[in-house]
Amino acid sequence: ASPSGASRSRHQRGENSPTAMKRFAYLGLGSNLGDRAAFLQEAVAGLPDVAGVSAIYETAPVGGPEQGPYLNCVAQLLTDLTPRQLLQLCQESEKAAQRVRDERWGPRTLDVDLLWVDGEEVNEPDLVVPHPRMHQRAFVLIPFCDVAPEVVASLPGAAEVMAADAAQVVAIGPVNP
Ligand code: X6L
Ligand code: MG
Ligand code: MG
Repeated sequence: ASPSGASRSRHQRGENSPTAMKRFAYLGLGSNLGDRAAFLQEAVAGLPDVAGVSAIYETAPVGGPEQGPYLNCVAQLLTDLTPRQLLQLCQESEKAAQRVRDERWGPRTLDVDLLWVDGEEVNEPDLVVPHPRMHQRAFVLIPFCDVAPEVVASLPGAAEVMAADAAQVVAIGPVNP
């Protein structure tokens, strides 16, 4: 045991086991510029620890300027990366797709958002997990249901949002045909 309040060792925390810290994390991906499906496919192929991926959905644009329809999907990772490391992964993935940031909520080659990490809550200025608005967006929730229906069912109001906007979120095929 740990006498008199001594810290537990890395071994006692389970950090020497390659699997002990792994949990599921979910990323939401979107594209509405260029070869949209190729941006999603290449992004998913470049992610580590992928355990599952939703279908690709064509979705009506929500918010921002007038813009073309999106393709959206959700990737499931089984990972020991921290939320902060996962955010960096999202940003690197967008950079690899030559994302240019100009107009807020404008069209983009690739958007990758950290949606959820099992057992984790983060509230920092640049990183909030679970994603604070995902439960309002059918273009996130419907693909999310493909890979984690139990997580979606736990989000207040998600079923109503999905039912209201189902016609604007249409499955078009798998990420990897
Ligand atoms: C009022 C005000 C109502 C703002 C909605 C919703 C703003 C979503 C931004 C909003 C509002 C967003 C995607 C998208 C965007 C995407 C589809 C955003 C950020 N990203 N539409 N719009 N898929 N279908 O990935 O999510 S811009
Ligand atoms: Mg987004
Ligand atoms: Mg984003």
